Amino acid sequence: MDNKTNINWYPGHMAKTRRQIKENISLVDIVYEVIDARIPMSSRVDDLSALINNKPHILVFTKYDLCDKNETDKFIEKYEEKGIPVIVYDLSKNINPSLLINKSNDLLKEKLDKLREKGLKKDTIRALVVGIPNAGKSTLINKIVGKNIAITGNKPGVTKNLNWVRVGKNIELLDSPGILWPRLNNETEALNLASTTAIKEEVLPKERIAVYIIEFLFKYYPEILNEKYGVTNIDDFDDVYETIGKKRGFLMKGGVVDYDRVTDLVINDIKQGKIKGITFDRIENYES
Ligand SMILES: Nc1nc2c(ncn2[C@@H]2O[C@H](COP(=O)(O)OP(=O)(O)OP(=O)(O)O)[C@@H](O)[C@H]2O)c(=O)[nH]1
Ligand SMILES: [Mg+2]
Repeated sequence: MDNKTNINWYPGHMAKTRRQIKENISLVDIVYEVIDARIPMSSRVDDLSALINNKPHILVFTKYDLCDKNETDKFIEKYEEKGIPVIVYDLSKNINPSLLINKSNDLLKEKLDKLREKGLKKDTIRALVVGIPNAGKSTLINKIVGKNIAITGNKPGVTKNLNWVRVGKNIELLDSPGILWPRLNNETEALNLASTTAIKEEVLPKERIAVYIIEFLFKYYPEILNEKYGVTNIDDFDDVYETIGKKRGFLMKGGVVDYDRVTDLVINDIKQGKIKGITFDRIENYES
């Protein structure tokens, strides 16, 4: 056993998506890697370079409305330092697609100029939209197109196939189902992915996810934990669950707190974006 986690969850359809991406990559000019701004490290596609054959690549941060901008901005700086262009979007609102399209044109300028020199006119840019499940790939496409063409949903695995979507006459986008990697790198990564609904709930015990979220809030955002749940210390998780359950009135017969409802509440509050201003990844854990 290596130091990767032993969480065994890799679904067959992700292997199929990887294969299909490899098959279609030659049609693509540029790749938009969509990542959740709350997990700017855990949501990077692990071995993207193996899939995209050195195609130019832009990182598109989504869910900027939900993240801790101070922390997430440190990652943006880091990636840009490394020469990876970044675009940031809050897709809960309307967006300015030109930010992404202009950046794409900049990155492709050399290639387009060369084609022009040869007398070839290339009007349409083709972009692959790739990323982990539930990151906002299909939502990004809808926002760029300006209508709901791609199906979206707040759970992993909504998009089932590769689909081309034409945007005006100058750009075509290839939506793809979310992918992950056969072995998650470590438990924190797995828990970050589970906390932000990138992996199915059944993969990890729900209680483990809820306890992780509470521990994480206590460590980095104690004021949110207090304000949201009235919890000021986590020395004893029975007390934590009792406090939250009583505050919310999650009581069963005889006034006993319903622990399952507390677990669901914590998970759903993150999932539904009711807790804003949090970033799970930390720059001090960033390597290379
Ligand atoms: N608050 C907020 N929610 C977002 C944002 N972007 C996407 N979402 C929500 O995130 C959920 C997942 O969005 P999708 O576009 O379906 O994600 P996807 O990456 O296509 O997911 P799969 O097809 O399952 O891989 C939806 O409920 C979206 O409304 C954002 O910037 N802010
Ligand atoms: Mg999708």
